[in-house]
Amino acid sequence: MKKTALITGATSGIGRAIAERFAREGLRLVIAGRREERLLELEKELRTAFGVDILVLSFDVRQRSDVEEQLMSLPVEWEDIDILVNNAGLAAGLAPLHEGDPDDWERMIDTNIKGLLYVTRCISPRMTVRRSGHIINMGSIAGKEVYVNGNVYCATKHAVDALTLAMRMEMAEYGVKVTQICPGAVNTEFSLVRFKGDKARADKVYEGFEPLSAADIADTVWYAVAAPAHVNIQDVLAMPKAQSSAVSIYRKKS
Ligand code: NDP
Ligand code: 8X3
Repeated sequence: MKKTALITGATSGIGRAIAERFAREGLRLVIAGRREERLLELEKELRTAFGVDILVLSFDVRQRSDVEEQLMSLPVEWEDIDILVNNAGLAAGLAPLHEGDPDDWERMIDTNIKGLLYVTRCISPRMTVRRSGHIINMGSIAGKEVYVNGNVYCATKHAVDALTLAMRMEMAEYGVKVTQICPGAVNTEFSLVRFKGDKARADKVYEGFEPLSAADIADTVWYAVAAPAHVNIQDVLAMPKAQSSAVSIYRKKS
């Protein structure tokens, strides 16, 4: 039986690339996000290219009742998720705390921490019953280090780091693997979202060096998924060659 994976945040960037990679490997996919039209396009593209079964679920991970409604009543043939990729997330703003926007804080906390918890709470019980499964959390270099003006985003990714450790300890007796992937700079819609549509500012983030691509991270995720049954890739820090810490990026002068 082919494995089934649920990927949150599959409408863009890293999540979309993971969906493509998993489809190429023949997995059955549940793809989730808010922008349904993008999910439907992706479904069509992947079905045509790889002939895989796909279920589209459109919901906001911040809305607990919607998450529960969608994930607790999956069609019977989709009930058993083998691989959960908790990828949906964002940064909103880049400002010192004393000037920060509490609405931005709430968006980040509700999406990156609470959303991950709601989704995991729905999917993980069946993994424990079946005594198998793999949960992959998308952390960040921002969950290992803190940088000026990154305050709340860094705190949410530190929370993902802590929750990953807790889940791994709690899941070990059930044979469920828990992995965290922590990327450095990946060129996706991330900075466009962080800077609220300011493309010039977003593009500057990736100037003068070669950032990671979403496909690079999808490769890393696949490495963890494809490991032998007794091997758990616990935590991966994947950075562009030019990036040596959250704040140190060697940029070529143009
Ligand atoms: P993108 O902005 O390209 O993708 C973010 C995805 O998250 C989208 O599919 C979006 O879907 C989804 N999402 C955001 N908010 C919600 C929500 N409330 N409910 C459901 N889905 C949501 O960024 P990335 O691909 O770069 O980001 C993916 C993950 O990787 C995030 O967790 C991010 O923190 C992390 N990361 C990114 C890095 C980078 O440099 N790009 C580095 C380290 C970690 P939609 O809007 O359709 O709902
Ligand atoms: C995204 C990477 O360095 O912008 O998590 O926080 S960073």
